[in-house]
Amino acid sequence: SVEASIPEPQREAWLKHQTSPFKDKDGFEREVVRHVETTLARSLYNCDESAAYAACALAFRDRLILEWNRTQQRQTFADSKRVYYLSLEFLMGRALDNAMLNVGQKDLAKAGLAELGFRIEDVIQQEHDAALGNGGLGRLAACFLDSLASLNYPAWGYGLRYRYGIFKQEIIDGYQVEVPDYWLDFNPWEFPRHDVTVDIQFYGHVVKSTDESGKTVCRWEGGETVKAVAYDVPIPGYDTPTTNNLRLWSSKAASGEFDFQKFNSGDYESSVADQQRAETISAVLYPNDNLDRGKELRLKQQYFWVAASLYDIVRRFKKSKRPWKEFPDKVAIQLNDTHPTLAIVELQRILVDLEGLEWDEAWNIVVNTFGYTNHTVLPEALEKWSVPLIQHLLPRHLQIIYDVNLFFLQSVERQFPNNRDLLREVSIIEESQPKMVRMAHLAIVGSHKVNGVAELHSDLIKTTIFKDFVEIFGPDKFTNVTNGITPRRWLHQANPRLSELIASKTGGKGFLTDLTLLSKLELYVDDKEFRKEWAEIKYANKVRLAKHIKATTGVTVSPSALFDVQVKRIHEYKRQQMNIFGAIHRYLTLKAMTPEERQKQLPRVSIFGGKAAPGYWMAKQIIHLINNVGAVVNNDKDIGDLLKVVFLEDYNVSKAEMIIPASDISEHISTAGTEASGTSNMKFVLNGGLIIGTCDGANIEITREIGENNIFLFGNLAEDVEELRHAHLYGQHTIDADLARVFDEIERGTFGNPQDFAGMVSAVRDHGDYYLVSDDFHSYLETHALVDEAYRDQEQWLTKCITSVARMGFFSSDRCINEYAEGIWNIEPLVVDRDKETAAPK
Ligand code: T68
Repeated sequence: SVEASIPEPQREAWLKHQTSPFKDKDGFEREVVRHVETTLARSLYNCDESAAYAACALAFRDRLILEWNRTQQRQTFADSKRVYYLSLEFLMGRALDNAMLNVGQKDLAKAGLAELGFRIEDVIQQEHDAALGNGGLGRLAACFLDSLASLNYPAWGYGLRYRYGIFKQEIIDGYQVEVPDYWLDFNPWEFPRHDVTVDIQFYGHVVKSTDESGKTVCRWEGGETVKAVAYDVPIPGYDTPTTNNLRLWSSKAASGEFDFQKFNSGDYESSVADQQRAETISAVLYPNDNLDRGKELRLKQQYFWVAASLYDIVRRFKKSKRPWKEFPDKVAIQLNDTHPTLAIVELQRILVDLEGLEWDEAWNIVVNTFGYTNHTVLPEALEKWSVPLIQHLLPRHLQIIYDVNLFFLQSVERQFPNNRDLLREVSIIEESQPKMVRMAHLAIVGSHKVNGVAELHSDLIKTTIFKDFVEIFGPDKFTNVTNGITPRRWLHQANPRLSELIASKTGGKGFLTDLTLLSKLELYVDDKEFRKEWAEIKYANKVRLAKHIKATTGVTVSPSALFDVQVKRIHEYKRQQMNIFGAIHRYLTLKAMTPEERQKQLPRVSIFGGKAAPGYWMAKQIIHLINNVGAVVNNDKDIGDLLKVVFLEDYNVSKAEMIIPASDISEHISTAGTEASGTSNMKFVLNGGLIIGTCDGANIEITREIGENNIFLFGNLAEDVEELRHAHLYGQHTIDADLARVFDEIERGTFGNPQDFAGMVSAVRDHGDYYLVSDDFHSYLETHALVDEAYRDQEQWLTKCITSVARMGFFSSDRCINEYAEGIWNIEPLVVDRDKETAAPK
């Protein structure tokens, strides 16, 4: 048992004094007061909300850490296979609310805080979001951690501890302004492990020699060293003691602080500069989503993080004294996109150069260890690194990449002789000037499974960008795992009243761990009382959002209007430009009506939110136009409540938790074939909102689950995109009258200086309309007319919403993680026997 690891003579004393977590309201209050007085060194007489948050967070942190310790011991003793999820991004959001709910102590904390004079909602709001990610990819990683812990899988996340997360967005005069997000001032959720460090090497050169047996050995020497320091974040599962670990690496100068020798010899500046250069590696998250910019510092981040993580994983494995060939029986590593692909090369280097394994034996272990998830088909997002850059930074890794490529191409040549085109297409090295390493090709060759994130997307990668690899490796290597979301955060936490109502009809909270139980709701679609309560909850959520809109933008919106929401990163492929063109069209249509006609129209609020990458000029133009349209429409007396257009500043996880439950309809309108999956579409439907969308990503599977009567689909299909693009460039490209009318109005200066929006207009009208806005605009407007019509029939609408929620069981990230566990990782849950506190496989 776990206890046996304490030496006999001391065991009794240790066990006698073991810390036990608070059990009741009184115990919780005692912990809060203790933390205010001692940890925070504050007087009880001037404890404000931020101190109350800090103390409450510390009280829960203590709880988590006890379970975290036990979980790690349990997993080590059981010697179970672990999965390591390597992601450059973890978009965690706030931790306190989640921790309270997952350990089942929120009610107790609410009562305790009330006795101490605080409202729990206000205390929760004090927390700064942990925003170490851009968008869907980073949030998916966070949902996966929640599911892994909730399902009792032995799993660790590995990432970077950025000092600055995604920037804070301010809107000034209609423009996005970026402000640094320094989030570490007070972060009770991380534990620095100054004793867990790894030295990471960069630059230098390779020395070749021959050992006694005549074998060539390579050693990587020289260069510079940076220290990686571990910071651990406990990840509590829902309704289980399992508390997994997220390990984030922070960079420091290898000498610790600064080089004293240099310092003492008077070279202050360079000693401080070395220190700063080292710390720069983990300083800031790159703010691009779906774009690869090939910057040296980004490659440094990737290698720093991957090398530290692998060192850690290998160190843990080596403690077990097992033979190397058993490595894949104990370790599964999942690559969240190509960002950690160097891990494949690094493991091969460790096994061959440091552990002395033969190349083939090592490579077999490598391939059986890794799985690769692709999140995009957009060409500008596919990672490539220049050969000279890798040569400079990681000389030994470049050699290994060339050898991997050589052996791979040789095997392709044997399988498909005399096919030079094929070799060129699949090569890991692109023969360009300069040569480039194609990271996706390396990830495919070095993994045993490759998956896409929704059915359409997984089919697309098999038939387009990775087509040749399917020929080479066979179809079984390529698979689909449709994304999911955690119902704990995205229903229970974000929409507590709806969660409670659902619990009352589905036999308790079981749906939170088995989301298919939502299907029981279909029995109540006609239940008057139930429907009434459902509608009241939606209305209350809209009131809450309306207050936020008023407070942050000054615009008054009516909660009885239809709330039409598009919140996500701003990108041309996601087509926020089409949405705002649609809003302009609606405005012009309303303006052209007589007051009598206007009376009959349905009031709407068009709500936008999302960040543009700081260097993405077109995305910034889109934000600017949205704000300028708002300024005109919202102040037009003819229009009144019939149309409001608002842009919500600084969209992030905690704002999503408020916005999503308040939506009537949300927009998921990417050009068909461009959005790999989308995950907010799932969150909106789960919260009783309908969606308007294209046949893209997970929208297709959502339609299959909830029924096509419950979704507003429009637009061209993925299979038509290529032909349409071709026609724009080489045939005639006509802009329909409605869209032309919108462009005219922009060019007349109705929404500010037309020059500011000339790029957006001409991209569609004059430069090939790559994202097919003109092709889909008509059907988009028609479908919005259907939305209006449907919303007028509130009873029907409500039926659609309830039915949809009842059919959303499939989209839990628990289902998704179970698919990875079985189909890719081959890992089992480690269930906990509370009484014996020993581990037994399920
Ligand atoms: C998203 N990708 C997909 N990328 O766009 C979305 N990219 O369809 C999908 O649902 C989601 O992944 C989860 O699978 C991203 O969010 C990035 O953020 C990103 C970051 C760095 C570099 C490239």
